[in-house]
Amino acid sequence: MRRTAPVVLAVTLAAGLAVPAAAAPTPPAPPIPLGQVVPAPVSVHANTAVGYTLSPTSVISYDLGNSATRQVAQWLAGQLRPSTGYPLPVVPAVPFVSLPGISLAVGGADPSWGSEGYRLAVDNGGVHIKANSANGVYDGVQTLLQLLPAKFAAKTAQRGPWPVAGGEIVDYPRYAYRGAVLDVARHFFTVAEVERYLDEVSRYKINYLQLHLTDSQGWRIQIDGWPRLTSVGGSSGVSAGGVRAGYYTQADYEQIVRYAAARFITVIPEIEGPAHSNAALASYAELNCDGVAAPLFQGVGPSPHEYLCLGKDITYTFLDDVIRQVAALTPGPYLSIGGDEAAGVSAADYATYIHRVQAIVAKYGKKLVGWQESAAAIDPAGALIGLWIPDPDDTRLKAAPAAGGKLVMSPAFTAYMDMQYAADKPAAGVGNNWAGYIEVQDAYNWDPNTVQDGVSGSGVAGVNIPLFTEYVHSPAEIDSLVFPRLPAIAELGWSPPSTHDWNSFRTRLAAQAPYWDQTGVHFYRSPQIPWPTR
Ligand code: TNX
Repeated sequence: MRRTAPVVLAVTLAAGLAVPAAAAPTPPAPPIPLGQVVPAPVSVHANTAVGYTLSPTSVISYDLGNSATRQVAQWLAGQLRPSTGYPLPVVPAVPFVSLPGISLAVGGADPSWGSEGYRLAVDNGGVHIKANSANGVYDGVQTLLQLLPAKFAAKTAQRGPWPVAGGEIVDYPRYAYRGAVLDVARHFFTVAEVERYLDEVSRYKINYLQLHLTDSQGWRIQIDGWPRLTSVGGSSGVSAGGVRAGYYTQADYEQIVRYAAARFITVIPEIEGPAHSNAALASYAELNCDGVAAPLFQGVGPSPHEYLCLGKDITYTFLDDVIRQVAALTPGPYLSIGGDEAAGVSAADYATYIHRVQAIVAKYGKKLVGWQESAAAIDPAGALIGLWIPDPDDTRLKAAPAAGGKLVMSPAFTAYMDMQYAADKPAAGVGNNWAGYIEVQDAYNWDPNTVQDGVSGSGVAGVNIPLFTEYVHSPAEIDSLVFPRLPAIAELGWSPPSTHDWNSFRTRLAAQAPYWDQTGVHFYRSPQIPWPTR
């Protein structure tokens, strides 16, 4: 009997009958390849002979001398504890002792990596992130989170393992400015909705948020002494798709600024003028040239009451009050005055307005940010100028870098997230198409260094990624326009041109899908990207 058993087994296998499942435990999934990160790192040296797997005894250590790094360590622990179920204590590093786990170190990094660069090294003892500042450590931590299984972002305990591939990444940004512009004026988004947006863009190393706080359809920031700006101007919005009314109290706004700062994102408040001003004109009769309050405007495009009254002193009293208060809420260096689409006023009046407003911004200690039209009138020294329609004939724009200004590139035809991908994509009524359709490859295939004739090199501060919201009605619609295109432009802002490669990018982008599925980001499943099957 016994002697026949092997024969029986052989026959059974040959007949193709199932082997009992218990006989073959499924091997754990291999770690995510070290370079599978968006934006692409400067250099990646994988070493498959080593690697680290988080365990119940892993610790997160930080430099005792650097409280900002301890905050990053605590933030990281908060990300990983619910899903791993591990305690992951946050502890000060012990000199000359290598604790098992994730170490976050400031100092001793290569100065050429700058304040945002980092090195991430993974060996059998752990994950070691080193940078010149807490900001660089945070960037390294964001890279690490992309190297962990996407279920790290789950709010409840998941089954491991939690491997990180071995090797070394060295990384730093191409441009110092990598911004997102969010229009909360056309459709309002709450503090919690903006915070979630900050979380999602921070994953791609965005470091500025330009918050478009005022426009013709809505005024979104409380200003002491001018209560009707918010009680009237804040009650409005674009009616298409349903008005999303509301405003931020100054405490709300400070909360957004704080939340952003914890993610190393600097908020730039934007107060529009001299155009885009109907909401203010509806709020206060005295701001109108004829002394009659304009009606609220809930349409799209320029309103019949688009311009502040440039000849009245009260206009500048008003702007002084607003800019003083907004500057006081702004720890960052910049304040945007808009300045776009003012063709309805004379060039001389426009220049007078811009000069006066720039002086107010300077008086309250801020540097000016303006859309490209403002280049005709501003003193460019220290200013950031937002390019949205490249113009080879604009001599003032081209002269700005020599006068100390820098351009931030957001060419509408490739960078405006409110443009649809294709007709009715992501959905009918969501997004716009005045600058054409922008598929993921279009968003990826341009170079900030060559987009504006005559402006390159140090004249380019970086990229901005605008989402105007005339046709964006919910956080889910924000998601579907911004993801997956924002990561494409974030990569143009961060990664060296030598890494620019569509096939590499689309593979790395596809690998973001499990994370977006995990966190409920309603990304658009572009047919250009080889998404994994769900
Ligand atoms: C142009 S960007 C505008 C915005 C609109 C946007 C719509 C800019 C400087 N002006 O007011 O919302 O197009 O895509």
